[in-house]
Amino acid sequence: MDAGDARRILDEETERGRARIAAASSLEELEDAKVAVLGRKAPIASVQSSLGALPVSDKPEIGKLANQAFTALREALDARRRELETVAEGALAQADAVDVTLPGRRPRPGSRHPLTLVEDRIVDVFTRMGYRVVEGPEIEDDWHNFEALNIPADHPARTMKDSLYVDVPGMLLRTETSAVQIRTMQAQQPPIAVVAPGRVYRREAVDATHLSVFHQVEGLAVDEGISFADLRGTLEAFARELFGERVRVRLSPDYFPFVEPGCQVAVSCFVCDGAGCRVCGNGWLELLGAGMVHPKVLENCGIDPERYTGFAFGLGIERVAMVRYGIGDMRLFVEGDVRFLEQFQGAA
Ligand code: 2NL
Repeated sequence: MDAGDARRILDEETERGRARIAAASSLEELEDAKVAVLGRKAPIASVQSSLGALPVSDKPEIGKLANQAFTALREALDARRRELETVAEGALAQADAVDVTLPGRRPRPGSRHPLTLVEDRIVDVFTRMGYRVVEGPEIEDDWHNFEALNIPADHPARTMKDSLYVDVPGMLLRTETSAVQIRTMQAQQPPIAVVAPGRVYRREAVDATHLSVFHQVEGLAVDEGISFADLRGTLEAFARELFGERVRVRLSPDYFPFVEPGCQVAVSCFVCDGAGCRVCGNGWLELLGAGMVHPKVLENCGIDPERYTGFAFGLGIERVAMVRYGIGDMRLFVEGDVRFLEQFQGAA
């Protein structure tokens, strides 16, 4: 190679290289072009390696031309890379673009569960009468769940048939929320006025009227001079708040080990006003159990039954919700079917 060859190669290869770089349409193609144009096997590189063999008088000129060719091509590469990077960023931005003119996705509003609606309503009536809300553990010990409530060891409620036991001796899933009131009486002397809402557990075969997990509100009032008349008046006030001014309350004798006397509480049907209909059958809705707290129960909790008396009541939230909303199958409360639940949007 003489100086003329070198000038020609540098000229031609600079032009070819520029064309190749300009033709690259992606960053990957540009990387290939860089190897072809400036790599060790590129024709321009052969000029540089032949430089040593040229006459001394030609070396400075050819060396300078070779450097200019390299610089020109490097600049062309950098310029094209910046162009292609801008294009790539633009494409990414386009893929990520949000069309702010599209209509939004409307969120489906949730609603409170019918059992929550009923529980809140019941609790609200009692808190307005001065009752305090108390809560307690769902895993209870034998004493708080049974013994303190005057439920003897041979009572059917104590056997495996009705209760769900956990793998710790003497512990079970609470069968009613009474244990919370027992704990309240142990913790403080009268006057006491509390409601205990919560989840309770029974060993049941699940069907339209039985669940093994359900909900209760129990209430308890203990003070000097509390009478059965106070129980009746309280339950009448409660029934009127829940079902309207016209509702009547009927008490009939019943037995619970933790009260004496005990009674079953029915309210006149809010649909037919007591005449008898599809909701109630005979005009009455049996909603609660109640009674005067058994002296032994007071004594078990460290309250003097000679000085104090009290009344207590318990009701099933599922039962009240079924009556109130005309629900025929308890399983609907736990199945989570949106078609059922969305019917309570805006309900009270
Ligand atoms: C029912 C019956 C009732 C009570 C619950 C109670 C609680 C204490 C002391 C005395 Cl700490 N009694 N609770 C009393 C009578 C009936 O519930 O059929 N509930 C659905």
